[in-house]
Amino acid sequence: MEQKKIQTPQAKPGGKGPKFNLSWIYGIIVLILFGTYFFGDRVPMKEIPSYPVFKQFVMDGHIASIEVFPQKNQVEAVVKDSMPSMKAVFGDNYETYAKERKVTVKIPSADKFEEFISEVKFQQVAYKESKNYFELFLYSVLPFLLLILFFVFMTRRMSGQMGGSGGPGGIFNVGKSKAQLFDKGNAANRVTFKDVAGLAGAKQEIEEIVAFLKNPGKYTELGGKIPKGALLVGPPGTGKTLLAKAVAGEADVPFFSMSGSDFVEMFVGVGASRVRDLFRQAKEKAPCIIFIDEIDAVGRSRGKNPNMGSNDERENTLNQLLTEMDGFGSNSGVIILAATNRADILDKALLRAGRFDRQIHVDLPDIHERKQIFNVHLRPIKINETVDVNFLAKQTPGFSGADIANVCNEAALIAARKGKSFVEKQDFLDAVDRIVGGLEKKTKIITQSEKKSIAYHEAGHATISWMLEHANPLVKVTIVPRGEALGAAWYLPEERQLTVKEHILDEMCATLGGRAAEEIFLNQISTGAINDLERVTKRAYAMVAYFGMSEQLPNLSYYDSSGNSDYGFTKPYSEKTAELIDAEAKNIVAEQYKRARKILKQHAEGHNKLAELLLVREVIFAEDLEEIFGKRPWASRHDELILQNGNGSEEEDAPALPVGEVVVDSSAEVMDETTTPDSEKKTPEDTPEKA
Ligand code: NHX
Ligand code: ZN
Repeated sequence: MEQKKIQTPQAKPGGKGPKFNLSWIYGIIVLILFGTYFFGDRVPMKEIPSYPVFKQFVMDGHIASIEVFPQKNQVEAVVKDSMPSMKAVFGDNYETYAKERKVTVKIPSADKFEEFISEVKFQQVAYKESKNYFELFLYSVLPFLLLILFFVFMTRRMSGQMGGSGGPGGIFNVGKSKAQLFDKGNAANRVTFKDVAGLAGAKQEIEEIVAFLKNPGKYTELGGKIPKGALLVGPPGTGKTLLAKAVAGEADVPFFSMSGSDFVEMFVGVGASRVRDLFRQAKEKAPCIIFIDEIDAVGRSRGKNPNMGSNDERENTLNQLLTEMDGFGSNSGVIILAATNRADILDKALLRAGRFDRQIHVDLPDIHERKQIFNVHLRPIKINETVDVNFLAKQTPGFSGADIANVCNEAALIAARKGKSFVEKQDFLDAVDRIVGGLEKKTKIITQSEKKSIAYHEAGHATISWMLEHANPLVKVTIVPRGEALGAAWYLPEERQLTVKEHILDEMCATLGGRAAEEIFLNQISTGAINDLERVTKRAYAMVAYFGMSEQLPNLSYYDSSGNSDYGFTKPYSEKTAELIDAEAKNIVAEQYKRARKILKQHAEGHNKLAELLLVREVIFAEDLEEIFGKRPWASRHDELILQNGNGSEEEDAPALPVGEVVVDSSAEVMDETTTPDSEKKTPEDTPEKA
């Protein structure tokens, strides 16, 4: 795609051509300095070391004329053009000074000298300002020169930071929009809907926008107005930018791309002027699309609380944006797309009809969409027959398009590191593990007793999740340090649309199983459970305060999806309710912990066997658990899938998501603790602290 930076007039073309080189300026300045110093003032002049001697010369009548420089307390004099005078003043080598016959001397003060002059009644005296060129230069030209130099320096530095010379940076371009223009032309790099895998629903909605751009008459003839903007809402990495680009590609119109944070600058008023500039440029190019990424940077709802988090500059920018969106006629052919991952925090004025009145939700891909996305990203990668796209799609629940791209790239790198000529299935599995769990840290020094603690902890998770029907299906357990964790139980979460209470409770129980196992079998508990406990606590509070799932506070939800609660820091419930919430959350956790202990005691033998095996093998898979505990009496959705596809054997080394990291519970996506209403708001889940 042809990619131009806008406002090239000010920018230097490509950084080439006759370049303004800084060292040249330095050179010139140094030359000027030396020049004035040596040549401006250097007529051969004899310095008379003592003032009385000079006075004597005057009194003896050797001096023809005198120039006084009161500021410097200095005097310059011309000696009489006669041999005796010359010899008296200059001594034997008077020939050196013969041309100008000048002497100079320091005087105590101008007043004293004047006194002396009038005493001896000397006539040829002139008073002069300092005529030292060097000082003159120093006082008048140099400051300006330095200033200019500073400016030049700053500009160059700024444009350097903005990615090379010729970029739109620099302080002279401060009020210009930094939008990038992707123009039509170069059809080879054009993004079209074919390049967007998955996102079927969003694509359908956005196709309408393409229709508006291509054929506005069809809609306006019947009296309808073309919408001005659409908001793409969805989690990071789901392809909002790609979708916007595809709209431009399909409609074959210019595409201005800009990030919301580009409006924000340290100078006051810059954001607003950038918005103006952007719209001016867009109107010139209409029909076209303006895409503002991460619009929450400017579009956050304006604070009602004036002293808290209010940001005048940002608000001015937002106001300008609102005005501009109102300003251009709806038929001018400029459509604004904006992306955000949180529509709820945006200012309500932005979402009003006539502005971003349509919201297009871009969700995480489901298993079929992941398959399509994999197919796109696998295109450039050399794979062999072990790689099965269906399998990969199944192993990556909760991954976004960007994550999948990352998996493919990482897999290729892993295979290359191993010196393979093809990327194999195992490389993809390793890549998934790496992205989910972080880097493997085999070199971490772990003592035998620590290792035992880790093994017993992880075996606790494994045992309980094996025994509970609604817990996430376990794939493997490892005691190899990875990322921040020393060990992990890896699950393959079901992609539920709805989570029932039993699921939450069983998962909490399994999560508490680690700590419980440490307590029961090792008689000591460790700080390592911090991550487990944090998640359990948050879930418990969410159950009570958001999902209305407790006995004391049934069917009450203090979740605020509107995001514009007036009660900034105050809770929407009384202190009594707060205490109840605390008590209920505590109850739920305590109950599940008790349950975990009970299950572990029941299956102590199996658990210990598992832990010992884990100590030896370091990695244990689901069928090892099956050997110890026997088959699970219920088929998980996961098993169902395997049965359906008839490739159960492939699951052996399936990677999955470790307890703790990506928990990909799409079910609770809407109101999970992972998507808390507002980060600034104090919610019950904010209470637990890190130890
Ligand atoms: C430490 N790490 O911080 C050491 C290095 C109880 C055997 N001194 O519960 O590794 O103690 O079931 C994401 C995921 C911190 C973020 C896990 C942040 C773990 C992990 C603390 C196993 N597995 N704890 C677990 C663990 C630790 C921690 C995390 C995280 C342990 C436990 C970490
Ligand atoms: Zn744990």
